[in-house]
Amino acid sequence: LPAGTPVDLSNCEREPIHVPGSIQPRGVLLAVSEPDLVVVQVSENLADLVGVDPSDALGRRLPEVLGVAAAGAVARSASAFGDLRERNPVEVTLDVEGSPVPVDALLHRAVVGPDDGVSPPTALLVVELEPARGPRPFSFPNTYQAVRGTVGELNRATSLQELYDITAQAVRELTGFDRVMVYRYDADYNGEVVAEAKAEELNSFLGLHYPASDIPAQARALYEKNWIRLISDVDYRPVPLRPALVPSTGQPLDMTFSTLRSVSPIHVEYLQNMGVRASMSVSLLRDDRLWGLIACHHYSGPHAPPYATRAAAEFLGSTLSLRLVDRAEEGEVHRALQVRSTLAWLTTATLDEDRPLADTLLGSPDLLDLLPADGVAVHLQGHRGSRGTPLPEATAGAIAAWAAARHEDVVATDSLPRHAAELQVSCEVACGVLVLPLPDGQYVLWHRAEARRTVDWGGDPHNKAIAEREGDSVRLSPRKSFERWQETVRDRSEPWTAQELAEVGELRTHLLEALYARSRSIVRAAE
Ligand code: BLA
Repeated sequence: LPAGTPVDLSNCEREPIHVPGSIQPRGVLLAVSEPDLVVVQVSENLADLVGVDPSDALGRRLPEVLGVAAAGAVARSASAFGDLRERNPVEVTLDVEGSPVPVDALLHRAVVGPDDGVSPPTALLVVELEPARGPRPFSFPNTYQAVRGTVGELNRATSLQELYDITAQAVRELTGFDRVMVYRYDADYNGEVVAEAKAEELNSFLGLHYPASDIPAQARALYEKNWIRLISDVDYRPVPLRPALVPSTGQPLDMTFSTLRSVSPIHVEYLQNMGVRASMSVSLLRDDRLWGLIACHHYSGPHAPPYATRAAAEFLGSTLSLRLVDRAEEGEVHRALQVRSTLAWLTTATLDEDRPLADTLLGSPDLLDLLPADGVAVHLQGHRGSRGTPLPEATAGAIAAWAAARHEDVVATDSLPRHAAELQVSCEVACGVLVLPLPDGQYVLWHRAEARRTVDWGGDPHNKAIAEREGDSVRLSPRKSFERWQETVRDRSEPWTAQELAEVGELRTHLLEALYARSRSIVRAAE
């Protein structure tokens, strides 16, 4: 979107937040070409920290702008082997009009094309400087000890909730934010606050849900690449880069990995509506995908923990993610083994051609051991049978016919009322169904009852965005109320998981083989 385009309902997810062309004023930014270290872009506030005007810096070499010692430290770090960002912060002392000014230099490279897959991509070295806060040299032992203690606790934790709680508490102690939350996504990227450490006087957000649109898709994609961000003062004035575009490309600088990146004005308004003065969030990833965030708020004023403290919080976030994956995988492996043995038993048993298939599948173990559901109904080789909550035969037949008409191997829905209202099936019995349609009207059908639950939202999610008319255009602004808002979810069962669908797909293959084998023996017997 061209600069100045109002963000509205149609383009919210398209707001290009990685190229804002400006920074937050807690530091300054210089983009330099390599290897000559010539400054090609700077933030307009350069003089605030470095004491040199932007017009005097552009086109000059870094040593002339930052001084020989500081530029040397930056250049050494930039030329060392490996990932540049892992060596941040580089501790540098500037000489500003004769006085030493300690700063944290945060380095990364931004690709500036051509990114055509043919020519090698070129990059600019981006140097961001933040005034050093806290003790210098940075008190590594203290932070290391705090982090090591927490990692030990995480390793000893025995439940997910404990993992979340330890992390929230530790990040709060480390960073000093008024409130630290572990925010976990569901499959649709709606989020829930699953742990919270907060100043006593604050009301609790624990258990509140927030809709997916509060953190749109492009922001989530950016947070999968760059794992931490700080808005140290929500009431800041963005500082533009000069010149606005990278001279060699005519494109804006890609600020995906920039520490000072100016954030979306819509999000700033959201935080202001929430009464938040400073916000930080750390990505929580599983297999490179975002599963949640550690979200931090400060209310009384700006808050800017030093870079090294933020990096320690980021480290705790990735430790939490690893521990969580371990635990989840333990559970999944255990369940998968059980399912495999049930599946093996059932398919072996189907080889006994003297026993009707329906009896075999509803014997012991049965199809409910394979897949948790309230009931299962089968119609195979003229035999009908069921286990668990019974489903009237006509109802089962109607659902199976509906499923067969979809011409898929496995048909699943967690809401018949939404997806097949015409069947008029009572949600008390079968709200969600998983059907294996088989030849000649035969079927296997699992059903789950409605899982009615109440969800506490942080504000009305259906009214989450308020459209406001501004002249000719409609501008989107985030909702203004974050009061607890209760919703009762009806007409839905527990969802069928991808894992369950895959396992049932395997069963189907075996069943088709068994049915085929039996039809051949009948033919042979007749000959
Ligand atoms: C970003 N939204 C975010 C971020 C969070 C939230 C944590 C990451 C940036 C940060 O660290 O502050 C949301 N913050 C929350 C939630 C809680 C919280 C849910 O503390 C709960 C306690 N937001 C809207 C609407 C739009 C929107 C309607 O409400 C879009 C039209 C956009 N949110 C939006 C954008 C970003 C964002 C664009 C990215 C900000 C950036 O990184 O530039």
